[in-house]
Amino acid sequence: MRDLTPKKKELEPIEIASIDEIKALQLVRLKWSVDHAYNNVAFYKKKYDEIGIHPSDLKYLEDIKLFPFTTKEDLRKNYPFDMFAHKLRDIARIHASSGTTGKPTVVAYTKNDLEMWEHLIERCLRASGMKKGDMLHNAYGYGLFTGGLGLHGGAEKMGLTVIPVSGGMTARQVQLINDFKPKGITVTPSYILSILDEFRAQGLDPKKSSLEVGIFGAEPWTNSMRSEIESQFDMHAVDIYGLSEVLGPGVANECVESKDGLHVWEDYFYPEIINVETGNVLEDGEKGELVFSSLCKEAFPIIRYRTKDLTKLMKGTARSMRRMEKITGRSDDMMIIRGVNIFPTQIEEQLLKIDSLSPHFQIKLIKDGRMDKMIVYTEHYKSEDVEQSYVENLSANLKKRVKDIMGLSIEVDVGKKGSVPRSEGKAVRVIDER
Ligand code: DLL
Repeated sequence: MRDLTPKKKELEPIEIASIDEIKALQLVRLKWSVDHAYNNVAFYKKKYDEIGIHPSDLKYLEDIKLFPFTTKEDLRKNYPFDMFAHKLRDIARIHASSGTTGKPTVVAYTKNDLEMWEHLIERCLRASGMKKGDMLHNAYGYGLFTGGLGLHGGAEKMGLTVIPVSGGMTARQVQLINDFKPKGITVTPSYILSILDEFRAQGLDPKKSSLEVGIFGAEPWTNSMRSEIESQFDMHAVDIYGLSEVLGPGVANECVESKDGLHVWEDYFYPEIINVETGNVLEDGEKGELVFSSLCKEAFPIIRYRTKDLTKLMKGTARSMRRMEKITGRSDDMMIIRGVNIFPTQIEEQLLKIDSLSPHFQIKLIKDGRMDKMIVYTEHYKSEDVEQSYVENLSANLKKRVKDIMGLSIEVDVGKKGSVPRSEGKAVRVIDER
């Protein structure tokens, strides 16, 4: 893999500014943002008035803890447009989350917001090792999902040649990568695995592809998955994070030179980590739920939004701004099976330690009498039927690892190649049939 580290002179001064400078900027911006939300979104005004808190009570950054949280439920109640701080005629674009449970969450951007988003995506792409003039294959879905169009705008602004492929039609994805020879790919980590299979199906060596960096996000993935993707493609794999309610992709990104967690772009977002049960703010280094306040957004200011994503904050390394640890899961992804708390990423981690098992997997939760049971569906690499003992060995190996490390007895079903449903965007990791 080639060294893709950007030169120091290519970075924005704020990326390598002192902590004091960053905090001073955050305070000015946070005051503006809380004030803006209070004065222009009825939801915030009502909520703050009810508990007798006012934007002028925010004197220091830490005072943000005096303000109440905002939740997905709050956004749903204000569907579709009541969380907007601007009239519709000032809104340049609307995105929405898929809304598998209930109504979608609708978010909005003014022209200035879109420019800010482009700016942050450019920062992410540069941190990932992309440079003006490079080609980017963008396989995040285009449409109401923020991945496709979000990445697209920033990539164009940066002066990349963007291929807006979107998700799906995997054979064509491989053909285009092979023919156009992009340097970078933006896609979910689960879909790159389908693209990897397709390379092999077409008799192509993924290591020989033009790809030098993959920028993966929109769902949790482990460091073991990073090693797998990096070795299979001989390319860098970096993590990009974001959520529609706060911006879309581009809230935090790893640096290609360090790959040690994602630098949160703290000049635009104020992060906090809270205890999931009590809501108390935790210290840096302590794990809990990530909460964000936007600092500059016009159309859709968001104050203390509970993301449900679990991580911890750590001091900056390659950049001054703090890092968040790779996300292990969401508080609502946590499965409690016979008293054991477990996340799908923990299964991924163990699965990837077994060479003859493919990284594709899906978890089914069922009731077995009065007990909960977890069945992990995964596959070996062979497309033909194999000896039962081969499958049994693989399955026993994974069962033992999960039992030894997590103390949980599970069932494992190892099918032939292609038996686990493939994702074209975010993978559905858990099917709960309890
Ligand atoms: O997934 C935005 C995005 C698009 C991020 C493309 C990165 C790349 P939503 O659909 O609103 O937005 O989903 C947001 O996805 O709260 C996390 O639970 C999860 N997520 C996003 N990025 C990561 C990541 C986009 N890098 C939700 N690691 C978030 C783990 C992630 N989970």
